Amino acid sequence: MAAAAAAALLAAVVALTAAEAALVEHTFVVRQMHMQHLCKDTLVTLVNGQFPGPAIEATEGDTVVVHVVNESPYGITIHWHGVKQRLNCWADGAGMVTQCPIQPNATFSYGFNLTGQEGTLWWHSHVSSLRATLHGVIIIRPKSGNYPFRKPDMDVPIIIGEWWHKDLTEVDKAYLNSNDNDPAAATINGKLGDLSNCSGKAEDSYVLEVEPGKTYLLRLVNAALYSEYYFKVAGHSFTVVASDANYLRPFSTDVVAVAPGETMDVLMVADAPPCRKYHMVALAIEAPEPDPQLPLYISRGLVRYKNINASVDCAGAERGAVIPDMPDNHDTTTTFHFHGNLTGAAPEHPLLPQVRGPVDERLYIALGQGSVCRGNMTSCKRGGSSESMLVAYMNNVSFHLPDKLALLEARYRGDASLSSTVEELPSRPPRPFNYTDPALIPVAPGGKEEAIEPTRKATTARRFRYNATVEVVFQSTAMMQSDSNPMHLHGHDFFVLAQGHGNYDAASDARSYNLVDPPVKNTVHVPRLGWAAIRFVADNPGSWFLHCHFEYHIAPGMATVLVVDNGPTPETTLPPPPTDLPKCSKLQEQRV
Ligand SMILES: *[C@@H]1O[C@H](CO)[C@@H](O)[C@H](O)[C@H]1NC(C)=O
Ligand SMILES: *[C@@H]1O[C@H](CO)[C@@H](O)[C@H](O)[C@H]1NC(C)=O
Ligand SMILES: *[C@@H]1O[C@H](CO)[C@@H](O)[C@H](O)[C@H]1NC(C)=O
Ligand SMILES: *[C@@H]1O[C@H](CO)[C@@H](O)[C@H](O)[C@H]1NC(C)=O
Ligand SMILES: *[C@@H]1O[C@H](CO)[C@@H](O)[C@H](O)[C@H]1NC(C)=O
Ligand SMILES: *[C@@H]1O[C@H](CO)[C@@H](O)[C@H](O)[C@H]1NC(C)=O
Ligand SMILES: *[C@@H]1O[C@H](CO)[C@@H](O)[C@H](O)[C@H]1NC(C)=O
Ligand SMILES: *[C@@H]1O[C@H](CO)[C@@H](O)[C@H](O)[C@H]1NC(C)=O
Ligand SMILES: *[C@@H]1O[C@H](CO)[C@@H](O)[C@H](O)[C@H]1NC(C)=O
Ligand SMILES: [Cu+2]
Repeated sequence: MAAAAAAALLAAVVALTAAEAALVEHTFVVRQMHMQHLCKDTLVTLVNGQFPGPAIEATEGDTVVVHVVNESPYGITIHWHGVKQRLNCWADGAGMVTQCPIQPNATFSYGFNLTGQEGTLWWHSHVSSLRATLHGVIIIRPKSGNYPFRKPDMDVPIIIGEWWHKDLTEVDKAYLNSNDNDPAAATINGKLGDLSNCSGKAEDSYVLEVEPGKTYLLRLVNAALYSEYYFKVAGHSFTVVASDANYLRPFSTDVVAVAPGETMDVLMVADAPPCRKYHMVALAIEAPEPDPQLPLYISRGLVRYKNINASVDCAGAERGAVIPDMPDNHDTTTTFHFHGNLTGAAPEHPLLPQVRGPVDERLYIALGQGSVCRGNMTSCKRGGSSESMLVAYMNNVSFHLPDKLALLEARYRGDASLSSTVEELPSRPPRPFNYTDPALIPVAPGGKEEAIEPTRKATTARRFRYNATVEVVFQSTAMMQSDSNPMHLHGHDFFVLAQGHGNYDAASDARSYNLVDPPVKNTVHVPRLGWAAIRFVADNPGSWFLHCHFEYHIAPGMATVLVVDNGPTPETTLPPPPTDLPKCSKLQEQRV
């Protein structure tokens, strides 16, 4: 069945060659493997034995076909993060939203086009926490070969991730018991770096060899489950040119902030004294106390010069590598300003859309944590009591994935048994409170948060008519933590109109909107104790996941589904599913 579908796709692609769109074809074999880090042997799930997984390199307009062969014991889906999937929601790979997982020993072929997008995206599995080791970069180069900036001499993917000792399928479940649930170390391109060691034996570092005077396009991806990161290279500065496969108005900085789910394309010229070596550092950002504190996560790599001009005498050069001066790990201001400095390259660049008004639908979504009672209890102690269980929410509802049928299938087939249980996501918080009051952060009996802590679980969705203009204001709250929230929408890019600290105030804050050249993104960094406003056109029919990209927020329910209706014509209607779309079975990985 899978082979037949692939053959059909291949045939379709052959017909395309006249239009010069290429076929980029990969086979992803998902398999468990042992890896050793920090003196421990860990069983991990990988694609083709690689960590990070294989890169997909393509040109704008290409068709990508990936045959996923699941030889792991888990149900798997692969999500193509940021690929717009126009009229192709079936290939989005969001587990239990667009499809049931690919069962062990089964195969499924994903096919999609990379049309109208240039820059860096990535892929990752989208069932439970397995994405910590199942991910890779997607590089989309311009068809003309022309970039709206100096053409780089070389592409360098920089994937920031984490190494876990824990069985990743247990990670999501452990949120229910607030067990020790932290990563073991940070990684750059799969290497833990020389700051991590056990018994004095340092871990390998990622090493980038550069040639004097050349320009490198660093394609940064934050694939971590847990943290935003700062990234620096000692002795070098960056020009930020794109994010989430959309061009930006270039700006210079020596520090990049990248949140989970985001990509940042930055140019780096190798213009430092070539005889020395330079550390690159990825440092995890975290909210200060009274938020619970994690260990410091930091991964270090190295930039080394090669092909140094023979007339340069390196004899007297210092041998130690230069160390960059990093922001503090509790500094949440630098990331706020970094994201505030992003503007779109519109209206100059033809691939970028123009902002559209008027707004048809408005949502104000409060993001925070709450609790539900364990077992069958209808009332229970809160404030950190073991009678209640911590969950995360949007507008006071903790999202719950279905387990028998994917939401898109249920909707397509008119399955009332599932569809009738789906509730509408409230347009605003049902009971307003002082969202960013820091007194709500500590979780303790009698704490200020206790009174507004009770929440509930449900499967929520929000439906839009085709072509509606939608504005969403996300409000980060201080409810039982004060993290930022990297919010990711599937199937659509959006404009980031503004961000701010404190509680959003429509009357005054709407005046700060950038309606001229806002950045176009698929993941918005909603600042800690602040808000961000986005706008998009709901023009891609389907069921699209909208969620925080921190695992400890998405797994316990900071998510919902945006349903976009079909338009009036066949060209605006979602085609039927592939005949071999995986069926659900008892074996699938269940989410909490
Ligand atoms: C998958 O196939 C292998 C080899 O044929 C077999 O040992 C294993 O039990 C199968 N797993 C499942 C879940 O069917
Ligand atoms: C990819 O693009 C081609 C040409 O526009 C189209 O025929 C095909 O249906 C598209 N495939 C998908 C999966 O969208
Ligand atoms: C190993 O790690 C410890 C703790 O981070 C550090 O104090 C020590 O210097 C490291 N040793 C080596 C050889 O890197
Ligand atoms: C090496 O340096 C000399 C003197 O600065 C310069 O003339 C020459 O072009 C350089 N060669 C290369 C390969 O960069
Ligand atoms: C841009 O970055 C600079 C330097 O960090 C900062 O002072 C400025 O406020 C930022 N701009 C915005 C709009 O956030
Ligand atoms: C909830 O109550 C039902 C019926 O009384 C019982 O069968 C079930 O085991 C209870 N569940 C839990 C988690 O206590
Ligand atoms: C919300 O909380 C902040 C911080 O405690 C406080 O400064 C502010 O006055 C509060 N706002 C309202 C409307 O109560
Ligand atoms: C949240 O929902 C719960 C359960 O439905 C309700 O008891 C509580 O009052 C709500 N709280 C807020 C702040 O909306
Ligand atoms: C979509 O909406 C815009 C603005 O309201 C309108 O100009 C356009 O004609 C609509 N397009 C379709 C296909 O309905
Ligand atoms: Cu979040």
